[in-house]
Amino acid sequence: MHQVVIGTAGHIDHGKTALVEALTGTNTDTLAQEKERGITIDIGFAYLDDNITIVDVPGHQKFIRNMVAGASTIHIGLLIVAADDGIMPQTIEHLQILNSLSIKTGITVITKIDLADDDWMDLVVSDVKQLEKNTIFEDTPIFKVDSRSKKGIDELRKAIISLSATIKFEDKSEFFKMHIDRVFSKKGYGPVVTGTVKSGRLRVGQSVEILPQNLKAKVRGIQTHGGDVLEVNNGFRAAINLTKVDMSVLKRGSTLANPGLIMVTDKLLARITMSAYTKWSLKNNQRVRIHIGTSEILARVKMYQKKIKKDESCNLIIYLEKSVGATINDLIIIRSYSPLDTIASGIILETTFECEKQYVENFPLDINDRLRYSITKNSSKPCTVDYWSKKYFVPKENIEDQLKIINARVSPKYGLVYLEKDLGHWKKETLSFIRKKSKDDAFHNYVELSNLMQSLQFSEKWASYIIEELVKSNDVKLKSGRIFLAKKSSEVSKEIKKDLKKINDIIDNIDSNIISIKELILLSKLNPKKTKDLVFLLIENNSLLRINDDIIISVNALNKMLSLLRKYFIDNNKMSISDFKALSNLTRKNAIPVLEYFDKNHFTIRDGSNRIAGETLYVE
Ligand SMILES: Nc1nc2c(ncn2[C@@H]2O[C@H](COP(=O)(O)OP(=O)(O)OP(=O)(O)O)[C@@H](O)[C@H]2O)c(=O)[nH]1
Ligand SMILES: [Mg+2]
Repeated sequence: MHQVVIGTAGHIDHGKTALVEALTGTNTDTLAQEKERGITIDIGFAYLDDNITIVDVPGHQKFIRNMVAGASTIHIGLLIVAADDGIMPQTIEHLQILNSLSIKTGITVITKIDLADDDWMDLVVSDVKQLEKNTIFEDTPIFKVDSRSKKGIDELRKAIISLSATIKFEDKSEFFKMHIDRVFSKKGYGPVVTGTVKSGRLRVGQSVEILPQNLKAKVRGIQTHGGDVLEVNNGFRAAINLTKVDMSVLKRGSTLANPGLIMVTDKLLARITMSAYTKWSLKNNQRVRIHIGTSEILARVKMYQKKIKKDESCNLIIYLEKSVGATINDLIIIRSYSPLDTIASGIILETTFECEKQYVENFPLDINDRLRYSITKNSSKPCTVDYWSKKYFVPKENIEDQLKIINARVSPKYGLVYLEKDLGHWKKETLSFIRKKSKDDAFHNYVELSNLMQSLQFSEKWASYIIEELVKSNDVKLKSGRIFLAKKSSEVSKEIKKDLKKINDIIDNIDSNIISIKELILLSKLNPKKTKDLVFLLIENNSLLRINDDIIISVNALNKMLSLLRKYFIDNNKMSISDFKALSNLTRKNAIPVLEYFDKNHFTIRDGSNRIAGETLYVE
């Protein structure tokens, strides 16, 4: 059986607390000050039955922050209007707040019917119906009660119970989230936090994270409706006994969640709509109060227009003065800093984003367009399905369905989510990058993966995937980790051809066709960088071979030496350095590095001061 949380709303003294008491027998005004002043200051809780909780909120304008904290945890709103008073400012303000939160439906209750005659009451009902147009209360039932004599209370209780049974919780998310609305310490148990489970489930023994403090704690016990349970689900009221956490860090407004799921941020991208009743206009850089879950945080808004007025909407950035653990799609209420007034409401579109005009203003509200937009914006470093599921705080199956709707693909090897058009774009960019590199640098007709990643800001997996795709389509070839265009873009220029010949001639004409780069630079009279690049090109074309960092040899000369070695080892077991010098005609200065090269490539094996034949010597 699921649980449902009902919340009162309405102007001060309109009989909210009296109604809750008439319905449940519980007086929720428990604070001494509340009793003394006869007004509600903070939220109070009462049970209608085993599955229904009623949250009573204060009506006084000064305590609206508490009202919003209470309203943020409820599923059904009870809008309470006193028959003698009719609609008053907080009737409107509370209705606006309930209408902006994720509350599913509501019931209107006209209280104090003993204090008004029928004609007057008809007027009040008609005003209320008018006010409720285009809100979640439109076409919902209106009940009339006298809480003192309990007239109409039984009918109302029955209606609440049957409406509660119709509330569905579709969220099957495993991700647990709860905004803390109360904190207290229980003797012998330690800290207890309470709230309404917003998503997922929590079990005794699990670890939880407290945000924005980023602290971990363990769940020692859970109670719901006053009884011990092992698990609470989405929609449940929960009192969670925590261990391994200091009581002083726990506060209303903090969020409890599975560890590592929710990001802490002090910057939000939101879509907001100004209230239809506000006289305020919201200006760029204005200081406001932001309500998210049960928290109220001071903030400044950054918008790319001067101001917005009643009923208008826009995307803006919210710079919070304190961090918050928030997720995409969390709803927010914006209130003016002073004097206090509810002026707008909205939805969080992103918690990680670029603070750039076009990026912010073009961020779509539609959930599918939004996912498409975010995937494209992230397309040089695509993420996994898991990432998007956590980011949108929905189960993996939900995000997979959504990805299907927007035609997104998932790469088989790395599980990266991308759109076909973005892959096409990046393949094109990659090819033109390689082409440009080859053109700019006549000696290097390839790029390294790291170079590609750095220049196009690719993640390693994405760069690898793009290259694999380009290899498949025969656009590029991969050789020892280097990426070449499959069709060489251009032949080397005449000038380079001339210089290459010069280098070849020098090497052909020296003894044993072996030379150090330094000597080659001296002899060629070319600039050192160019000489090195020419050597590189000749190595790439298999006409030269690098013995070590300094010495190069013609491939033909090396092959000749290897065939001499093969013959030598037919008749001999061992070869000394002098034997090799005699055999190859090399000076000692060159003979040693060549032998070391042979050792390294297993053509020979070092045996003290001698060499014996290595395993690759006879492999041609
Ligand atoms: N005659 C009459 N008086 C009522 C009725 N309901 C509430 N009252 C009285 O109205 C006064 C205010 O009632 P509360 O229930 O405290 O009002 P509230 O809406 O909770 O006020 P706040 O929490 O401060 O916003 C109390 O003196 C109640 O006894 C009713 O149906 N009939
Ligand atoms: Mg009250």
